Amino acid sequence: MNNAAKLRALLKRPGAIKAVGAHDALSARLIERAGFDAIWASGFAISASLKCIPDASFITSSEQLEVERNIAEAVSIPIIADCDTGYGNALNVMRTVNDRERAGVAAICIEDNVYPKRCSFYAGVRRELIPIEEHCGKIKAAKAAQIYPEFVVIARTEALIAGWGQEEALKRAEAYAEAGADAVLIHSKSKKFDELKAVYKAWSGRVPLVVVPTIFDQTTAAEMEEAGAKIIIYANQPVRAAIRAMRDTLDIIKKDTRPGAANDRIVTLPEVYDIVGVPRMEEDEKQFLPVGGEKITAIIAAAGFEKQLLPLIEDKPKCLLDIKGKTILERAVGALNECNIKDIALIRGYKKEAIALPNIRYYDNDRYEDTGELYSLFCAENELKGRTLILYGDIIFDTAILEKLLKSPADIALVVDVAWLDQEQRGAQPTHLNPDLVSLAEPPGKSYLSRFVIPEGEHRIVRIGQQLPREQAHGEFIGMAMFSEKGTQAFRECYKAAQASQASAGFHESRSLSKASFTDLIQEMINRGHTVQAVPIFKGWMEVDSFEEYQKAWAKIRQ
Ligand code: SPV
Ligand code: MG
Repeated sequence: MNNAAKLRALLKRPGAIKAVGAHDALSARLIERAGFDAIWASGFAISASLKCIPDASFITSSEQLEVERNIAEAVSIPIIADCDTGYGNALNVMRTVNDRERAGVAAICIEDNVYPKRCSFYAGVRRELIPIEEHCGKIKAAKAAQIYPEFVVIARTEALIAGWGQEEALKRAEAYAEAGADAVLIHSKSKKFDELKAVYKAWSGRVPLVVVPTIFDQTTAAEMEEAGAKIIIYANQPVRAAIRAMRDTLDIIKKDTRPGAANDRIVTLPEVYDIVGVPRMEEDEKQFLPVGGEKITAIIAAAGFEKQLLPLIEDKPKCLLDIKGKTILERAVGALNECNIKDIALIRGYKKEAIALPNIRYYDNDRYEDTGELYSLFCAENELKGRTLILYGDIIFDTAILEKLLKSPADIALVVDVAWLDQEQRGAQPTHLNPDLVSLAEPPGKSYLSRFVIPEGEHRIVRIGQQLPREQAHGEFIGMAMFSEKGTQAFRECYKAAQASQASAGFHESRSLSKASFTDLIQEMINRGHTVQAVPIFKGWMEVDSFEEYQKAWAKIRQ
């Protein structure tokens, strides 16, 4: 149903239509949410809010139209456009009508003031009205121009405002209805509704009446409806409310200097999010913007050889261990693809010829026996450019973990399993032989629940490594990390700096830089002042680094 048809439907409904003056899309959305029937795109309010200028034909047709378009996008209830004098003569009125129809507006209201008009209530302004015939000509032109049959043309007379008397007001109203107006607005600036009531009494009733109780503001809707009004327009109360609210808030902040001093006078940020449609955007995001949509390169480190896994890995690297019909590597690539990460590089070493999955760029670390993870990663140095995901080749994980990591805004983010602490507290056998332990700046809560339901926010890592004293550890790094472009650059720079300053000395927990692990460089970055964030998780992953682990993976993974 087009916007005009909606207004026609309301006109057929019993009772008065209650419209409220909007000055922008936000105020219109609030009016709709408050349950009013229609929007009045007020010339007075738009002049005030858009340009902070008087309501005196200073605002142009196109400036006003732009606001009406914004309003039409923000609400679905009918919009009545206050088009002053129609922005010119009858021909200008025709274009005004078509512009409004295209903007998705239901109706226009044009008044019989001489152009340039002055707001009906400005004191000391000499008022002149155009001849009746001329305004009738504008009404006829408007009706002739409209494309949608439902489009509503409201004729407004300022005869009472100009002091031309009730008789003239009635005469004009009847003439405009005769000329084809769909409704008539007889404007009044009397403090009492009585003046209008008298005119309404004599009204022929050929078209509905529109009332604007700006000055006779103590009149109830029931009284106006009873007297014969079909559309009641509360023309400017929202803009006046906004001015008062803004001014009071500004006074408070100016005096107190803490923005929070005004908290009881302002809405919360989530309320703003709700009004402007953030929940809807989030829904759309889930549906149409899969995480990882932004270009990310995944680098899988799969060069190593672990003799405790022999003979399982006699003829293939660990990442090719099959678990229920899929290798660990196929599972990892599947999860990456599910998150829309198609740009994948892999560093091979032990039994490199066995790895030949398509659509992956391969790098080889032929010195895998006497070098560490870090050396392997830098075999793919060319890949360390933009946003980068680093993944150990021997972990099996829920895709949800990867999704959570991808949502992290941090420049350097490492996935940390905080369930480790529970195992530790229970005195259970450690799951992994040499876990990469992590110590956080703010330890997670002591209770099981506070780790299971992990609070949002920052979780800065202060120490990482296998030699971290267990009593200082809060979780286990799972072998999955993400770097923003800036983070990746810092990662490279730290490595280069370490290379430059290294002689034969050890590097954190390793005997040398060439034997260093990924976590050694992370510790180096922390020491150099980089912020490394943990993305805490609670289980949902496995690392296969023993025969028992391999058996467990078979038992646990469903398919
Ligand atoms: C407006 O809102 O611009 C109007 C109604 O024309 S009033 O200001 O009450 O005249
Ligand atoms: Mg106006």
